[in-house]
Amino acid sequence: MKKRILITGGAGFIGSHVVRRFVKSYPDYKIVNLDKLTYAGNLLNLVDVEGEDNYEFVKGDIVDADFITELFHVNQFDAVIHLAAESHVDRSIASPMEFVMTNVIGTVNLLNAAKESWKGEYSQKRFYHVSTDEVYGALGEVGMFTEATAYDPHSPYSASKASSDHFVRAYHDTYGLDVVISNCSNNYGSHHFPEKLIPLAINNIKNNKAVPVYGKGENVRDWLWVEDHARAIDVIFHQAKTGETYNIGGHNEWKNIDLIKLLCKIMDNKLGREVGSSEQLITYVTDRAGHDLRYAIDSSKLQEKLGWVPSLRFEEGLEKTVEWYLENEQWLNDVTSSNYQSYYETQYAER
Ligand code: NAD
Ligand code: TDX
Repeated sequence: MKKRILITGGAGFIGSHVVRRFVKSYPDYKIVNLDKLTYAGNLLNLVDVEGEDNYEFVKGDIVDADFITELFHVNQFDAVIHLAAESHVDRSIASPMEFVMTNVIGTVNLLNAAKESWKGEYSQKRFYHVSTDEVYGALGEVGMFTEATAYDPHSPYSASKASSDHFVRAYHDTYGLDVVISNCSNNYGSHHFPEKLIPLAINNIKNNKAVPVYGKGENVRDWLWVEDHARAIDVIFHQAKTGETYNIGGHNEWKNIDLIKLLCKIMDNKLGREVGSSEQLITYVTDRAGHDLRYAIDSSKLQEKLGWVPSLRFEEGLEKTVEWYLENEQWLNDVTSSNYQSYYETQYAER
C-alpha cells in the first residue's frame, strides 16, 4: 500500500462521499474510516465499498485520547483527513458542550497523536482538516468570504469549528506539522441527514408535512454538490502546499425561501402532484437564534491554483438529489425511525 490514510467521520454525509471516492480512485491506498456512529453516522452510506480490500472501518471516539494514540501506533498512518464533527447548528444551540468535546477536544487529540507518531517525518505526512465557511461569520447584502477574511463565528457550532481551525494552524506554526485546511460552503446531495434544510424539506414534502422555514426565509446560503466537495478535498489533499487554506464553494447563492420553492416545484413534478400543491406546505416558524444572514464563498484561489471547478448546475443537482431520496426510501425510513424522531419533535414542538 502506497499510503495509509485515516479518514474520520467517514460514516457521515460528506465523509461517506470522501471515503467512497478515495477507496475507488486509489486502490493502492489503505483507507481506515474511524467513526463513533453518532445519530449522524450510518454505515449504510458505505455498503458499496465495505467489502473492498483497501477499506477498513473502525468504531471509536476521537474524544478518547488513549484510543486515538493507540490507533496511530497500530496503523502507522501517512495522513489524516479529518471530517468527524458535530455538524448541526440547531443542535449546537441546544447542547454546545458536545460540540466543544468532539470538534475542539477531538481535533486536538488527533493533532497530538499525529505530532507524536510522526516525529522526525513531518514532511512526509499530512493532516487535512475539513472546515466550514461558517467560521467567517455572516455577510451583509454584498461581499464574499476569502481565505483572508477574519474569523467571526456566531453559533456554538461555528465557534467550535473556528477553534479547531486555530489549533490546526497552531500545530503547523509551533511544531511544523504539515497541515492543510479547507473551508466549504453548504453541501447538498445524497445521504444527507434529514435534519438539514434540503433533506428535511424533501422528506416533509414527500410525507405531506409542514416545511419549516426559519424567520422570513431570507437568509442566503451558497450550495455545493457534495461530490464536488469530495473532489475538491482530493485535489487539495494531493496538491496543496503545507500550511495552506482553501475556500470551497459553488458560486451558487440562494435565499432559503427561493430554494424551498424550487424544491417544491421539482417535488410536484416527480410525485405527479398538481403544480403549486407542495408550496402550500411552507410554514414560517420562529427564527434560529443568532441566524447568520448570508454566506458566500470566493473559491477563486482553488479554481485558479488547482484548477477545480464545480461540475453541476444547482437545478440539475437538486433534481438528482430529489431522485435519490425518492429511490432510497428505505434509507430515509431507517434514519428517521430512531433517535432522529425524538430530536425532531423537541426541535420543532415550540416553533
Ligand atoms: P455529519 O454530521 O453528517 O457527519 C459527521 C460524522 O462524524 C458522523 O458519521 C458521526 O458519527 C461522526 N462523529 C461525530 N462525533 C464523533 C466522534 N466524537 N468521534 C468519531 N466520529 C464522530 O457531518 P457532515 O455534514 O458530513 O460534515 C462533515 C465535516 O464537514 C464536518 O467537519 C463539518 O464541519 C464539515 N462541513 C460540513 C458542511 C455541510 O454542508 N454539511 C459544509 C462545510 C463543512
Ligand atoms: O428547518 C429548517 N428551516 C430553515 O429555514 C432548517 C433545518 C434550516 N433552515 C435554514 C437555516 C439556514 O439558513 O436553512 C438554512 C440551512 O440550514 P442548515 O441545513 O441547518 O445548514 P446551515 O446552518 O447553513 O449549516 C450547514 O452548512 C455549513 C451545515 O449544517 C454545517 O455543518 C456546515 O458547516
